[in-house]
Amino acid sequence: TEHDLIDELHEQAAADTDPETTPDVGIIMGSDSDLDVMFGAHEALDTLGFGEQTDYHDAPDERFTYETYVVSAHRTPDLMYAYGETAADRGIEVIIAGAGGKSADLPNMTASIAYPLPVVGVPVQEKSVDSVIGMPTGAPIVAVDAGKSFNAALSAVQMLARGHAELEDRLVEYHEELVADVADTSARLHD
Ligand code: RP5
Repeated sequence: TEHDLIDELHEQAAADTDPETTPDVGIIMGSDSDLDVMFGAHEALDTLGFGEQTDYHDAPDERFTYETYVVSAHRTPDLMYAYGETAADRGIEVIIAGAGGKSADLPNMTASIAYPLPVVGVPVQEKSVDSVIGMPTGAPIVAVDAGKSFNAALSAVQMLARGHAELEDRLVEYHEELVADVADTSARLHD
């Protein structure tokens, strides 16, 4: 139930877990109907060598990992609050939050609850953009354009990389591959 999940989050936050074994990035979304769009974040993190952590207590082999939760600001506000409130103590360093519709409140509310942990917001559709980015002065959120969850994950890793040089290398390597792909395509067009 929602309350079991909330209790679990609080227990994990209270436990003295080795930070190397807890997820580094938390991906949350308002509905399972957001999964297709938010899959771009998984794709980017997989590309950068992150592992998907499905069990908080059982870290995969990868040094950096992410977890995924469906949390609705309107259907399960208590769970949203618990997730945001416990994220830092659970070892999460950055949250990627996606929501759709015109009341896409999960990213902006989570940004306020989890502050000062950074939240990268993903408006799942074009009509969700204003709702995600419209924050009052003093309550920041970083956001990407509609549907760009891949970029949200890259931004999240950029933030993480400030404290982990190894991630900086992976970001540079990814960019070099991107550059090589563009160059290859251009070269092929001129063959
Ligand atoms: C938002 O409402 C969710 O993020 C989702 O994008 C949208 C519709 O949700 P469903 O009705 O498909 O569950 O809060």
